[in-house]
This record gives sequence, structure tokens and C-alpha cells, in this order.
Amino acid sequence: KRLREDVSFKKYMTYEQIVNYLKTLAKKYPDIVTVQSIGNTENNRSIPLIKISTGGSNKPAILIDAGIHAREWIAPPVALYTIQQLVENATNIRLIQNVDWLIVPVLNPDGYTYTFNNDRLWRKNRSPGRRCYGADINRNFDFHWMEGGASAYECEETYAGSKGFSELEAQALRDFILANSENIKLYLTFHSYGEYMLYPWGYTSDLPDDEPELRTLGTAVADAIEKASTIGTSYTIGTSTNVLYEAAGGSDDWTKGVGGVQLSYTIELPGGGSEGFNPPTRKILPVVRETWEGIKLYQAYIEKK
Ligand code: ING
Ligand code: ZN
Repeated sequence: KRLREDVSFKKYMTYEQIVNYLKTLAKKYPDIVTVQSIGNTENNRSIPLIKISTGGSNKPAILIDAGIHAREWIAPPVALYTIQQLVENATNIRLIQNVDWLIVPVLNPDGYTYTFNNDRLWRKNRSPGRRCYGADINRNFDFHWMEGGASAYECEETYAGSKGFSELEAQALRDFILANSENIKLYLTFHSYGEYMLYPWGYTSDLPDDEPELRTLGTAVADAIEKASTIGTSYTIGTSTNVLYEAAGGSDDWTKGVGGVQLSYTIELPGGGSEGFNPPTRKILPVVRETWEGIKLYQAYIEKK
């Protein structure tokens, strides 16, 4: 079987196309690219992770995911653009010399596929319940689980699952982080929409001890994105609870609170207005390009730290 799939930012790629692109990169660039599955979903899809590394041991790593929420279509392209720039643009070689990259472009393949074939605005995964399908993966992480901003009813959009880490996708990310927690220095999770640069905590309005560092870094990144923006992007920076809403069980809270990753951010990409979760395809490139300017600044910080 000869798969050759190119990445596209002119359209929204399907899960299969994204997987084929990752596999194509692994074949074409075996010295720096490995693709693995971090777990399987309810509908037996694998959750792919691409590792981009020039080798050596104990380098700091940046973990990025997108597509925790199925309908937030602008998020996977940001992960894919990062992958493309790191692997296929030789001028970016210095970005992979001292830092490893671990990227999951679609953490919720079942939900993502469901938004293509059945319901464009589906948010959750597709695990079956008694009455309804799906739990909100971003309420299912077991750190102050169900303490606020989450629902115990399985038909709700923010259903937190039957218990902390009841969901396969959350388990997969947890297990990968715990197996690599020594090296992971930064976690970025891409959502949409609203232009928020969020950091923990989401379960309480209390601030983490290192809030000044999270705020300073997040502000610098947001500034870089805004400066590069051709579409008037403007980020609001702060803790999830204080600038957006309280929500326990999010991946960023667990990653910082339990996973041992000090720097943890949820980035709510542009969208909204009449576009909502469905920015027109001509917006994909402007969004991924401006966001990439911010991601490079995160890399520079990790490299120096
Ligand atoms: N927003 C995030 C959500 O899961 C969030 C915001 C992130 C809240 C992290 C709390 C913690 O609701 C979207 N658009 O999904
Ligand atoms: Zn989301």
C-alpha cells in the first residue's frame, strides 16, 4: 500500500487524511519522525501521536494536542501546521535541535469523524451511555473531578463521564504524559473559539503559586500572535476560572496538578461571530500562521529555561 497524503490548509482534513499525512511523514523522514498510537477509542480508531526529534536523550519536550472537542475544527490544522513547519521546512531545523515535539492532532477521532458524517456541532466523544452518547473529555481528567462547571447527566454537552478517567481518550493522554513526565516541560491544548490564552486553574478561582510566570509567558505569546495577525486577533489572558468560566476536569489542570508539567495552557483559537466553530476555509491559513508565531515563542522559552 503506497499512501501519500499531503497536508492541506485549504480545507478541513478528515481523520483518515490526517493519519495518512502523519504516516507519509514517518516514511519520508524516518530520522526525525516516529508515529505511534497512544490508545484506541470506543469505535476502535487509534489516537495518533507524532514525535519529532533529532535524537539524544533527556531533551525537554513540548506536548501539543488538538481536537479534544470534535467540532472545534480550527484546532487540528494548528497542530498540523506545527508538524509541517517542523518536519518539512528545513529553515526551522533549530527548533528541533534542542527540543523534542510530541503532537496529537486529533485526540478525539470518534467525535471528530462524527462531526463530518453526522452532526457538525458534536462536542464529546462517542462512548455509549444508557440514554445518550458521549462524555466531555475535557471534564473527565481526574483532578478535582466534578467539582464545578461539569455535568453529571450523560445527555449534557459537559458530561464529565461516570468517574475520573472513565474515557479512553483521557486515559490515553494521561498514560502518555505519565510515561514521559520527566521530559515534558510544556503542554499546549488547542480549542476554539474565543481568543483566550488560558492557564490553570479551571477548578477554582485560586491562583497557582507560579501564576506570574504563566501570565508573563502567556502574555508574550499572545502579543506575538496579535502582532502577526492579519485578521485582528486579540487574546484575553488568565486562568480559566477567572477569565472564562469554572470547569473542573480539564486536561490543562490535570497536566499541571498531577502530570508534573508546570507550564500548561489551553488556547482558545479565533472563530466566533457568525463563524463559531466553523471558520470558512480561507481563515485556516491566517489562523495557523499567526498561531505558529506564538508556538515558536513557547519553544524559545523552553529551550532557554
Ligand atoms: N473551552 C474550554 C472547555 O473545555 C476550558 C475552556 C478549558 C475550561 C480548560 C476549563 C479548563 O470548556 C472550549 N471551547 O472547549
Ligand atoms: Zn474545546
